[in-house]
Amino acid sequence: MNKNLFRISPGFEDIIPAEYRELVEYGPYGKGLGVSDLGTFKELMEEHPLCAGCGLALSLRLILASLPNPEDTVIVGSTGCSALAFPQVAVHNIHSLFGNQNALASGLKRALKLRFPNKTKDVVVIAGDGATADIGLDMVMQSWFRRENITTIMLDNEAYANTGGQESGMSAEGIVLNMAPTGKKFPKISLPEIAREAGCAYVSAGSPTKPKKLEKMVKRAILVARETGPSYVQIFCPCPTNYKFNPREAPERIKAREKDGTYMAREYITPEAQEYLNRLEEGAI
Ligand SMILES: Cc1ncc(C[n+]2csc(CCOP(=O)(O)OP(=O)(O)O)c2C)c(N)n1
Ligand code: SF4
Ligand SMILES: [Mg+2]
Repeated sequence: MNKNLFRISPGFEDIIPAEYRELVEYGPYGKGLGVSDLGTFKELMEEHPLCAGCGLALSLRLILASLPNPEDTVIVGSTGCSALAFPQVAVHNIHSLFGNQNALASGLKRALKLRFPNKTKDVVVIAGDGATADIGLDMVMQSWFRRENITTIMLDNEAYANTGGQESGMSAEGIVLNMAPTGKKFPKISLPEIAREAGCAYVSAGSPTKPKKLEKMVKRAILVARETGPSYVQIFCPCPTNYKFNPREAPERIKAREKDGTYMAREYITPEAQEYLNRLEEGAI
């Protein structure tokens, strides 16, 4: 979606839906806006169908506001709660078979490079913890081993939320869920560390309770994936519906997990990616 193409065809002005007209007039395309500008522009996702107070929905909203170039981004999603929101997202997006998201994104990135050799097209995977750390882990890791220039963002709600609450590899040890009645027997997978070992040039973990930090992580991950190598961002967004808490308690729950050491915000950057980011952030490139 090039910002120059995102306009109303002459003669259709009267019949175009108001939301679309607002996007053309007040959308963020080509304006370099970010999380601090929320409330001043027409957002790329509105009126999503996820549960009220869902942390995953807030994370998605923040990710969309953090895209460096939404007009030249393609998002690859996978089955899960977030997939329900994508029909409401005004960025090119593709739904992949559950778990196949990184294989699809790899091919897409290569095809876009061939089709648009002189343009930068960002390919960003956004998928749940079940899709990323369990059923799609093979595809995810192979894309990192191959050093594909894509960004993988995991929405970690520590469960298979969309199917009623099975434990995932990212659920904490001992956790009891609707469909994990005897408690999980194994610890949470340390995917950020695995991503680093598997060849990601940029890796970070954060949560929507720190929106500016999250924005920085998403932007850095996408910029590094353009030039240096694959990148991975893990976003901790607990699910109030399956974990049965009031959505208002989400920030305290995240803080408590930070305190007891079972959730840790972190960032790993290879020297090569750091050097690239330094030059970018200093405005040298
Ligand atoms: C190939 C395939 N296997 C299994 C499913 C069933 N399924 C749909 S959503 C889902 C769980 C998704 O969990 P996660 O990736 O953590 O996303 P969440 O719903 O928690 O956001 C599963 C197992 C499916 N749709 N397709
Ligand atoms: S089930 Fe959980 S993750 Fe899914 S939409 Fe509802 S609150 Fe969000
Ligand atoms: Mg999940």
